[in-house]
Parts: sequence; structure tokens; C-alpha cells
Amino acid sequence: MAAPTTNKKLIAWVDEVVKLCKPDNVYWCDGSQAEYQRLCDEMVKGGTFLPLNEKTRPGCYLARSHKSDVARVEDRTYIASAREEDAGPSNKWAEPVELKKKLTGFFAGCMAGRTLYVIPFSMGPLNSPIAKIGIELTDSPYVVVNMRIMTRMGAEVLKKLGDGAFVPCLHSIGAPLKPGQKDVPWPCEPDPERKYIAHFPDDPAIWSYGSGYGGNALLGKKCLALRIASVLAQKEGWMAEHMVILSLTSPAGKTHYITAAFPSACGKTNLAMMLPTLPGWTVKCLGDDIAWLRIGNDGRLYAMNVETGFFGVAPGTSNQSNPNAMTTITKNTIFTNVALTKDGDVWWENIGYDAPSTLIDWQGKEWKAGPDQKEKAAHPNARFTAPAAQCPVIDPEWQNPDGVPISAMLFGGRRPGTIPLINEALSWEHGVFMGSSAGSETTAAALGQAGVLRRDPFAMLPFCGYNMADYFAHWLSFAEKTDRRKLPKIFFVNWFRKDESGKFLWPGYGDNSRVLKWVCERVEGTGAAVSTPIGNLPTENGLDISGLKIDKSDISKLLAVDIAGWKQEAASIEEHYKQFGNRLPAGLRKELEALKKRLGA
Ligand code: O2Y
Ligand code: MN
Repeated sequence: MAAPTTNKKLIAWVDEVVKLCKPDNVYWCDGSQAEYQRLCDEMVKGGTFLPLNEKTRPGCYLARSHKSDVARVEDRTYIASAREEDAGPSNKWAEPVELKKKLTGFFAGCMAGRTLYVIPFSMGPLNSPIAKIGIELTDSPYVVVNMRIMTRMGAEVLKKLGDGAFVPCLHSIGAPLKPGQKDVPWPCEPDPERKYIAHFPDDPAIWSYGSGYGGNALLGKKCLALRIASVLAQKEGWMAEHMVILSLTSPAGKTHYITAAFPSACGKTNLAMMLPTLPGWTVKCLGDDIAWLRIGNDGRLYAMNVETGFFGVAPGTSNQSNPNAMTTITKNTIFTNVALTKDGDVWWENIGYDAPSTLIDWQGKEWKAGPDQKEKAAHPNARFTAPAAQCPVIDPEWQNPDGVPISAMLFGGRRPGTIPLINEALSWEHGVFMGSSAGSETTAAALGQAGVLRRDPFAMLPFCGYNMADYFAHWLSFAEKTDRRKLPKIFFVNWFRKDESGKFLWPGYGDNSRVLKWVCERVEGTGAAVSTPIGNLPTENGLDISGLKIDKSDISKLLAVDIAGWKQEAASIEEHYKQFGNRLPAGLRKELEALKKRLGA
């Protein structure tokens, strides 16, 4: 197939990769519906895809991955910057020349018997001034169809690219076929030590080998739109963040745009498309995972979702936790590692109704419901890939090439004790301090560490492509980049506060709209707040709890300032900061000292 581009760099790079990886064919993706359908049909024939019930799940497929290839592999993810100190303490570093040499050995001949797909894609709308074009070369048709849902992809992107620059993203599942060798449904490199998700921020370039799953393989997402983009953003004066974007509209019709960054398992997607319980209030979704932000001409901070789909966690998604996600995934959705019912539908743990008596589990084995069943039917990291446009509450501005002006930013975590339900930062710098110390207590006993606090600054721990101390400094610098009064207000939320008996104090889900209402009131200068040593908190009657059955004493506990607990928290933050040594910005040290002083510590 002749290259449908005149971009010399691109043609030369594809030629080079073809010589190295030795695919049987090269195919340039045009991004059309016909191409998508053809690849899905081929994967059905090859056993990678199973079509679901056309009546109940039209246009939907189920894929089951190899059992060794079920999630992002953080311990195989590298930031190969020229200098180790530029990767910082939160990243695994590798010397770039050596890593390229090693991986070149892995890529040699790795696409034999397969087709190399050329995927031109854009992170951000094509007409956006801050969109970035990437080209992913992959030997996985599963990656192609997922990329078509998750990004703007195909001929339009090549046209836009012209002779311009792109981020080269090389991907192989690492499973060459010998002549006549039969393929398997999910080919990949089974040896965990031979999987590599490598980032070369100085080029920039991405090389991913051995995995076909999610963030390891859909290289526009975590690799380009967060790790590489965070490096570009620092150089160019913008932000690449692990954030949802939502709009909240009051009964009077006033809309505020809000971003939120939470570590995993804190209900980010649920928040992004929440159904508010407060009458007359509406939430609309602009994005559920990644936001790029920059200062607009009016001095405000604007956020843009750079993706076009949701790659959401299926287990736990239900009509109670996220009815809008459930509607989104009724059609044209790829399910990976969920369970299959005998009538061709999907099922997963906590979908909101009992499992039928028998299922086919995520590994393709028969699964029987019952008290003796110890195995999960769906993998805990089972996913749906669904077009964002199918979300019933997608915001009309979600593809605005300039993004939307942000009124408030939320950070949060799963914190059973000490941290109140909502806390407003005293300044931009105090808000950056809150983001830098965000974290969650682990829940899964399976991790062997339930109840351990893991700091996950800005929910970017696995995604910041450079030294996190420099990233903190970059955040602080925004107070000098614009009139600070135009910056969003920053808040810390904790939906997961528990009482002494271990019961959650706050109902969460749609009732989080009550907290968001207070956030908007604070932005507008009307919300009632008390000034405390840790920040501004709602007064006893500050939150709208009309129609909510909750004890007044629980509200008091949710909004209490536990000075002794906070002294320990400050000491723990001090410990967390030590890893950054003297690269930690003075502005954050100052915030920590100011907090200790206010606490009397
Ligand atoms: O396990 C994976 O590869 C998926 S990771 C992921 C996918 C969508 C949104 N967020 C994430 C994440 O890890 O933050
Ligand atoms: Mn994410």
C-alpha cells in the first residue's frame, strides 16, 4: 500500500520500522467506519472478538486478553530522559541509548506474519491550537479499533499533519508468527520481564513492547497525553493533567466548569457524569480522564478533553453508581475481560443485579454463581471502550477547540480519617500544596496493604513524565503567568470519610452535587464558610442537605477539623516531601511550615 502522505519524516520512519520489525503487510488507517467494521469482522473470524447480542448490545464486542496482560504495567514503564534526575523519584529511569539498543533487539522481526497498521491520531480536536498529532505503528488490530473510539484518527489527521511534526509511537504485541503458525485470540509477550513501556521525552518518542492492553498499548492515552505531554506542557507553559472535566448548572441557569483529579478507585468517571440529587441542578460531562489546560486570552485557565471515548472500569459500574455510563455502553462498545451471559450480554461484579446461574468468565471458562464461587467472573480491571458522544449527558462544549474556562479544581482521595468532606484552599499556592500531598488509602486486601496511605500527587504519580518536584514548581508558576484572581479556586474533597465504627459518613454519588453546589457558591462569593487552620470549610449550615437523610452529628464529623490528626498529616507530608530533596520548590516548604504554624505544631 502506497503511503497516503508526502511527509518525508513519516515515510522514512515507517520504512525504518518495516525494515526492523518485518511485518508481512503495511496498512495505513483511514479512520472510516467501513475500515473499523472490516477489522472487527476480521477479529471475529480470528477469535479475538466475540459479537454480543445484536438486539440488546448492537455493535458491541467482547475481547478476552491473555491472563498475563490485564492492566497497565507500572513496573515495566520507563522514562528514558538523558539525565536520571530529570525522571525524578517517582519514575523508573533507563539510559535512553542503552534502552533503545535493547528494545531494537526485541523489535527485530517482531511483526513477522502480521500487518503493521499506521494510525495517525490527534489528541485534541483537529482545529484546536493545542492539539498534538501522534502516529502509532502497531501490529494489533485491537489497538486500531480502540484508538478509533478513543482518538480522532485517520485520513483527516494525515491531512492536518501535512509535512509537520508528530510524536512517533511504536507498538508491538511482541508475538511474531512463524510461517503457517496458527494465531491465538490475544497474542502478546507472556514474559513480564520482556514488556517495556518506554518514553523518550527528549525526542519525544514512545516505544511499547509486549502488551496489547489499555494504557500499555493505546499510546495516545497515558503515554502521549500524560507522560510525554506533561514534559511538553512544562516547556511550553501549559498543563497536561489526569483530570475529569464537568459542567454544573444551577436551577437559575448559571454554569461553572470544574476539573477533578483523584487517584484510581475514587469514582472519577462516576463524578464526571453524575446524576445530581439536588433538584434543578444538572451535571454534564466533558471528559473522564485527561485534560489539557492553558491560559486563555482573557487570563482564565481553559481545559480541553483530548480524547473522544471512555476506557472505563466495568466492575462497579451500575445504574446506581453511574446510570449515564450504563446508557453510554449500550451500543458500539468494546468490552474487554468482562463475563458473558448465555444470551450474549455482559455481566460484571457490582453491575447492580445478581449474576445469572451460569456465565462464561473473563478467561472463557464456565462460571457458576453461588456461595462456593471464589473467582470473579469479570477481571477487576475489565474495561469498556465507548464513544464519548454516546454519553447522554455529554456537554455541548466538549469538543470546543479552545476548551472551557475553569472555575474550580478539585483534588481528592480515599481518606477514612482526618480529611474533611470539602476544604477550600486559602490561595493558589495552598491549593498546589493540597494537590502535591493528595493520596488514597488502599482498599484491596489483595494488594496485601489495605489501609496504607499512598500519596499520589495530583493523581499523576504514574503519569508525570519528568521530575515531580519540577512539576510542582510548574504548577506554582501559574500564579505568575496570569492575574491570580482569574485562576480557578482549588478544593480538596473526601467522599470516603468514615466514623469510628467504619461506616461511611457521606452517601456520595449524586449527593456529591451538594458539595459541588457549595464549590460554585464559593466561586461566586456567596457560600458560607469558616476559616480554619487547614482551609475554608462550609459552616454547619453551609451545605445544602435538603431532602437528604443524614444526622446533623454526621455533618459535624464530616466538617470537623481534627487538629491532632492534622498534626500527624503534616508530619506525614513532610516525610513524603523528603524524597524530592532540595528540588522541592521553596513555595511548598513554605506552605507546609505555614500549615504547621496554624495548627500550633
Ligand atoms: O489498565 C489499563 O491499562 C487502563 S489504565 C486507565 C484507563 C482509563 C483511564 N484511566 C486509567 C488509569 O490508570 O488512570
Ligand atoms: Mn486515568
